[in-house]
Amino acid sequence: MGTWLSDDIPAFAVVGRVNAGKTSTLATLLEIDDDELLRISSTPGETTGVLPLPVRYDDEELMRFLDTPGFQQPVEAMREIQKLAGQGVPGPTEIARFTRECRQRFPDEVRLLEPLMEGSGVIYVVDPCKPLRDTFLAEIEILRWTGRPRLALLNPQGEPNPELEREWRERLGTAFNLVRTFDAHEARFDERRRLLEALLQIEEHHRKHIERVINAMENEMGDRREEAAEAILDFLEKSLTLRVSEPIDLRDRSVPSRGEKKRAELEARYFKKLGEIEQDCLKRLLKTYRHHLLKPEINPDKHNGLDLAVAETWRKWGLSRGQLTAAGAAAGGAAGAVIDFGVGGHSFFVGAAIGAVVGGSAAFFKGGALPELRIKGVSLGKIQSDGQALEAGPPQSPNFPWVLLDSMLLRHRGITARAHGRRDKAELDLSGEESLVRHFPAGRRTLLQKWFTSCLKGSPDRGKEPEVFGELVKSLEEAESQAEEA
Ligand SMILES: Nc1nc2c(ncn2[C@@H]2O[C@H](COP(=O)(O)OP(=O)(O)OP(=O)(O)O)[C@@H](O)[C@H]2O)c(=O)[nH]1
Ligand SMILES: [Mg+2]
Repeated sequence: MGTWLSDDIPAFAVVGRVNAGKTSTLATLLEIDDDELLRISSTPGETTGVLPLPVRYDDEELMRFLDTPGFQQPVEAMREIQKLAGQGVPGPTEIARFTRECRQRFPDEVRLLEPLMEGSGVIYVVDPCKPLRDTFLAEIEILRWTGRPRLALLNPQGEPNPELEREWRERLGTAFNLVRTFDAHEARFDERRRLLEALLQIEEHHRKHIERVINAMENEMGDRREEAAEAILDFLEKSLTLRVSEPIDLRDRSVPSRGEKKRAELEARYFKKLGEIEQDCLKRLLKTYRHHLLKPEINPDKHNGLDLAVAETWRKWGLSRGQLTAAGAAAGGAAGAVIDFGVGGHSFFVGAAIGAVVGGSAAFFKGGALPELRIKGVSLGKIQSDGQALEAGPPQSPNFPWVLLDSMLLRHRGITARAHGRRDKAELDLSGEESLVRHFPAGRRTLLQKWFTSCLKGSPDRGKEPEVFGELVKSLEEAESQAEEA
């Protein structure tokens, strides 16, 4: 059927001016953040040939998109096509002749029009922040003459300009079957689905294939949410049950400065380990959502991901005081009392105030004051000569599990909001984000509190896991739709 199309697979060529954001649009739609696969740059004319991008599910190609080089000389090409039409109005016949006869003078225009002449649909990308000049009018005319099903996409790259956008919409409305907005740098799952639904509207002939792609995409999104919930469940369980210990000997106990040093090292190890657990979870989330450019921003040595060393974290995230008390009470006793075990039970270091130790280790972590950990003496049995060790466990604050959960829900939301067409190496920025867990229904808070408490005690309640998992899936879904509405 030609070079770019095969029988029965719907194909759409993405066309437009150089730098309009054609490749970015495809990268976001198809979730390709890899510059090796799809090159995006501010250099006009980055894409030089037609690049087929098959959409496959279960190894079956259901649809195909074609990235194309941008229009370079639309006005001249339009005149040439008019000349071919003589007195008449140009149409598909003249466009076909143009692609056969004018390759030398209009290499880019011919390349981008060829797939259309083979039968592909048209997705025309424009930046509605730019004035509607003659060159664009020429592009619109040429595309109209192709007679192919046509969707115009407004991809705003600058400050919104309602007046210009109105002009664009008016003009595009006369020459295209549909006009939609698709911001290649901001579009999320819902916008991607809407784009496919728009294609469904303009391309009746291939309805079944496009519907299958939409269904597959929806199923995939549900699967990913479940994968993410599982990663977060693991993260919480590992973090809440995390304990690190350090053998101590007689001298550690009798020389306060040695004891304090041991304790500071122990705390540093605890937070490093916690950072690693956090990073593993983030890596899983990024993989699930096919992000390669976005890096897990955590350096476990500095613990600069979730910053537990700043008061702001504890103020903004986690439950409010009242909610904590309520969740704790409903979960079977005041949260503080239930969770607060072990501190000071075995005081090895007379006079080694926890505050001083924390102050010492805080230098590892941006200099803020880290939360107080649960520190206790444990017996190592016969491993060490005198069998004693210090153990550091989770921070004492009953809000710790909730702060962890908030941080991961917010990061999940940031990841799902990140368009694959962006090529900047931005990190997930959580600084402006408000708590999500505070808006949980009371029942969910109670359930989670019960499960958290079991984890903190070192024996996660497996019986509750399915329910916890279900609530996490719901929480992820809610966070996404809130972001959608915002
Ligand atoms: N701010 C912003 N920039 C965008 C958007 N879409 C694309 N860009 C930028 O515009 C430049 C061109 O994007 P491409 O996707 O390479 O454009 P193209 O139409 O494929 O360009 P050629 O292949 O050269 O014809 C890049 O620097 C993109 O990052 C957008 O929605 N918002
Ligand atoms: Mg390109």
